[in-house]
Amino acid sequence: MERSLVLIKPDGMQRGLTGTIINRLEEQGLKLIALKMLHLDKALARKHYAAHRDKPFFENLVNYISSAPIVAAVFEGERAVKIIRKITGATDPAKAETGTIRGDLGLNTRHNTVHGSDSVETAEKEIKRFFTESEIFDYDRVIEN
Ligand code: IDP
Ligand code: MG
Repeated sequence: MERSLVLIKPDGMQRGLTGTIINRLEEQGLKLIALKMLHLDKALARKHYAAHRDKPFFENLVNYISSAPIVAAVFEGERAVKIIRKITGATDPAKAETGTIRGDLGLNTRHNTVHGSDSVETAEKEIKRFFTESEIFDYDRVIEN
């Protein structure tokens, strides 16, 4: 079973889209196993986006993601990483397909509403960065739908 880190970025939180985004992932059958609200500091923002540190948009990205509270979640499911990337859509909302979160709700390439881990390895690192063991819930769904 795979796990993936999802972030509802400041533009998503501030437009009241938290419930909608979580709902889209839940509707897909993904299991919510961790959830919290936090305000990223710049150091954690830099770590989260370290792969982009040489890109021209890096500083603006760090400032944006740490500008206001966000929601962090962990979802679990078969092939969760790929499925979440698919539901999230392309980085640029103008290129993301209709029906994806970014295609329907994203504003522009920076303010694209949501983050989803890009591989199983990245997901493991990202989840550890945002959640302690005790904040992640291992439970069975007793009511199947
Ligand atoms: P991803 O979120 O789809 O994996 P990445 O290329 O890993 O996209 O970029 C990380 C984040 O950096 C994006 O989600 C977006 O917020 C921001 N970003 C990516 N490319 C640009 C850009 O060209 N201009 C401004 N921000 C960007
Ligand atoms: Mg990425």
